[in-house]
Amino acid sequence: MTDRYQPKPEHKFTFGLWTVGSVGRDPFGEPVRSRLSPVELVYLLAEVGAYGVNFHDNDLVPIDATPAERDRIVAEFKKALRDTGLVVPMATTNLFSDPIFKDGAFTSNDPRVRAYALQKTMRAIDLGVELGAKVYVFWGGREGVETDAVRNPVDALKRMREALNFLCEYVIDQGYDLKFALEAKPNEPRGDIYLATTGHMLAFIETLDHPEMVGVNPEVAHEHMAGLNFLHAVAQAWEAGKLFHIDLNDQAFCRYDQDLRFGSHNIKAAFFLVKFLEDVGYQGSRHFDAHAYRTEDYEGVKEFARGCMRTYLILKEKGERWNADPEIQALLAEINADDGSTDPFKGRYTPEKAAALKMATFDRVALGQRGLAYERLDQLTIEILLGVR
Ligand code: GCO
Ligand code: MN
Ligand code: MN
Repeated sequence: MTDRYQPKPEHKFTFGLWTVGSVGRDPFGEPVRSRLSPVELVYLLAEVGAYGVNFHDNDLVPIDATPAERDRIVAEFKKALRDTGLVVPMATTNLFSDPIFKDGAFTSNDPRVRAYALQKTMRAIDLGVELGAKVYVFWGGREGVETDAVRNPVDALKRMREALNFLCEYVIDQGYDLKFALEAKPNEPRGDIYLATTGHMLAFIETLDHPEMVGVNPEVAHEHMAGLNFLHAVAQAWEAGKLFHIDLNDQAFCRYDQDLRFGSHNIKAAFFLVKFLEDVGYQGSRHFDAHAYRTEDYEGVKEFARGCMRTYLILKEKGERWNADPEIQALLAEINADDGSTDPFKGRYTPEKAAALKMATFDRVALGQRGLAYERLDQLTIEILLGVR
């Protein structure tokens, strides 16, 4: 029997080494799983049916590795990729774990820390490109504060801009085929992180020297931590031509950073997200940036990874069902009906249109009294999700 929800390369499901490789440490407890090597994690991801694997520089090469160690590790990793067929669509830099980054990397007050962060990122870009990455993610986990006494936030923005401009030029100079994707998060690990949401990032990108090279990597959990509608952030990024990557997971609103299995918490939000990505024809990776529960062993980690992909594919099928549902389509047609009476006022402004519109009459009371049947539409959505339609 063929499984309709079997992941295939065309679905572009990817995981970070740090996701399935999480040993389950949290602020209150020690690791619960033994560490697997990057090569072992590649085989684990291949076993569950992933298409690709992404990494931070130090997920693969330890921060204090010698050049010879680096070359050996990279060679072993490349062999595992060849053996399994997995690809590396995205790479990133760890600018948050080492104590040197305790007060930020690109936004640190110490110019030596800022210079080291640039050096580390250039080397990590070289590593990512060597392994095939086409997207490079910037998540500034430590780029923030516990107290605004330490830095003017305007200086933080200027430093961030300077760093990204420098690195864009570096990529151009090397002739790399690489785009940047900025990932916002409102807090954790810092009390407040600069450029807190995808919307902040989209505005900031337009101030860079090479805005065409830079897009966003929105993450479900990060917008939910801020109490925001993730789909709306994704839609704005898409409409701006900036949806270069996406981090899928799940998260209860306004809680600590949970990184739950995709679709495990807010199933309706996950449904409209998947439907959106599929309907618009998003071509990038579907990257799961999540962790298995701390209760799990590696069988549970595989279950977690399979679950992320399976739920995505189930929701994709539900979206197709929603699009094909005659009652839903009839309701949508009614909602969007247009009797043509406002045609003379549509489109770009002209003085004539404005004058005509100012003179037009509307039956305000009748328009206000009209029932919109959104209750029915939403109930039909729920019935599709609950499997009775
Ligand atoms: C987090 C972030 C990270 C980034 C990763 C890639 O909340 O810790 O989501 O997992 O996505 O560092 O840049
Ligand atoms: Mn996250
Ligand atoms: Mn992320």
